[in-house]
Amino acid sequence: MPVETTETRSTNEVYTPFIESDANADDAVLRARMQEDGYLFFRGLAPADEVLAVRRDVLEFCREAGWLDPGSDLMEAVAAPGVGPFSEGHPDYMPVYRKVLKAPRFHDFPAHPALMAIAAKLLGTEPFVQPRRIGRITFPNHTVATTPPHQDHYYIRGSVETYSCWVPLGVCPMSLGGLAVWPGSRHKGYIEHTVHSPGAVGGCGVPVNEAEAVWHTSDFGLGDALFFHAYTIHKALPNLSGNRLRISTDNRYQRPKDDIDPGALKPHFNLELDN
Ligand SMILES: O=C(O)CCC(=O)C(=O)O
Repeated sequence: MPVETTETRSTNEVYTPFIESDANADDAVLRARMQEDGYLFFRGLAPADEVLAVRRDVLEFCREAGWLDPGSDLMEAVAAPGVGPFSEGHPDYMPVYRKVLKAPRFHDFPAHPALMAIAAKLLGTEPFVQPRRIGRITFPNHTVATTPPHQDHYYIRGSVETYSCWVPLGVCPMSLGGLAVWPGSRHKGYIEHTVHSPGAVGGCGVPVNEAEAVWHTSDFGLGDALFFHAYTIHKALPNLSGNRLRISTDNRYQRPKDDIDPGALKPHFNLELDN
């Protein structure tokens, strides 16, 4: 298990706001933009009340684990002073994460009709949402565990025409550590993941020349959703909120008959969810 420290990453990169897409646009328009930029960003795609219901479920598990400041409102996700930071793989993190993956509303969220409709437009058929649901609970100032630049194909394999969708479960200003994408980077093709990092997605990333890279990101509002292609280079921003947990979910959509890695059919981390 990686040793967890709280070193600070460079935050000197320049960020350009996402190009926003219209969920009601024609399939051809959305596909063309995805082909060109490798991502689509939608404001308010998922209903706010449903996002908040999932957020509440996740935060209740965090509260039970003693991760939240008992003097603050649950939905503010204020971290308890002196607790953590924990991240994926840590023995204190995984029992909480297991409860998240078992929560019905969390599990159902990626199959929401609003998200499925975008995936259907991109794929040209009824989408299959991969059973491996993923959630992230990111502690403040734990910058060593910030997700490094990577392409999802390294982790998900299967069909290259698989689309990821990242949704913060709550408002996520840049200071809380949203996701950033490098537009057009899908055209680089697949890049070997040779950079080792304890970042939240599993420890490997791609080398990035920051002088060449262009990053698009924005403050995420409630229900905002970011779809991107399996070759799109993306990364998280560090959670520099000071004291808030960042809660998010990311899920993958593909055609039912396309290749799938067997791992995508199992729970994340192969967690045992039966009992
Ligand atoms: O939320 C994160 O930090 C990582 C998410 C991610 O890399 C993804 O959705 O592919």
